[in-house]
Amino acid sequence: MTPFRKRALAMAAALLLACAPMAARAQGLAEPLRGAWFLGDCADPQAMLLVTPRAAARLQPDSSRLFRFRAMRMLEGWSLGTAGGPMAPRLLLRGDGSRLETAEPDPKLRDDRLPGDTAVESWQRCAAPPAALAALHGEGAAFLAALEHLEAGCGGGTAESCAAAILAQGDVSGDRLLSSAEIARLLRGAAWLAAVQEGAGQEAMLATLGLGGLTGLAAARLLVESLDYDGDGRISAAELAQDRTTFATAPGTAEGRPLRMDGVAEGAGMLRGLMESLANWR
Ligand SMILES: [Ca+2]
Repeated sequence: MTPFRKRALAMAAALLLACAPMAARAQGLAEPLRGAWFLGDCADPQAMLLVTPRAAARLQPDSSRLFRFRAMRMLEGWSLGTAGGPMAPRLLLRGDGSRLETAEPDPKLRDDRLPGDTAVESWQRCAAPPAALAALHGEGAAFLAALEHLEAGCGGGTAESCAAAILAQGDVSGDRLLSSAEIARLLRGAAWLAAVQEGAGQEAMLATLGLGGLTGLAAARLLVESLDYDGDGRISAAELAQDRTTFATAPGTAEGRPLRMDGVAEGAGMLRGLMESLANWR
């Protein structure tokens, strides 16, 4: 298997993992905690933290870390997010919109003893973060937020509502159609997410996104060709939903009202279809 294929498969796995049914649909982190935060000098920050309603991505020159929260609750003035996975890593957050404090407790520390003596980090907003950081992580940040909308759109509905959610998140130009450039952007976002999930540092991420950008665009063009039934060069929500029977993993969704879980599986299946096209390309 070529390195690219491996990466593409990892990407698909990350996306599927990300779309797995949530154990508990959390309320999400409060508005003032969300957005981009920086550690240290704004001109040359030591780390950046991207916070969405249900995720946090920590990005450093030498490594990265992704929390996708499955459960969230308040604890002594902190928001406590617990991520999925065997280690179920936790992150404590509190702030007022202009400052953010976070603490990552030791896995052995029980919830009822939090925060204990866990080290607290202090983050700030930066009006003008370094352009290189924005260039490297901008699309990824957008994809991280888009994914939550996809989960919401695909979680309770039909293939059509899921397709509409994909379209709403992918359509940059506002013509309610997905062009190959717009699909390539989604694929680059997925590549970014997979890299963060693997803990990639800045250099590894640059390499991944560089390759993903080139091959992703070629894959996106093929994808448009394969789904563009009316031949207008773009994909509509109807064209996207057209293939749900090919990609769907949940049986029995053609009739009646699918269960919420089925909707999630179907949504993941549709996205997996996008990813599989990429993985099978060349
Ligand atoms: Ca468009």
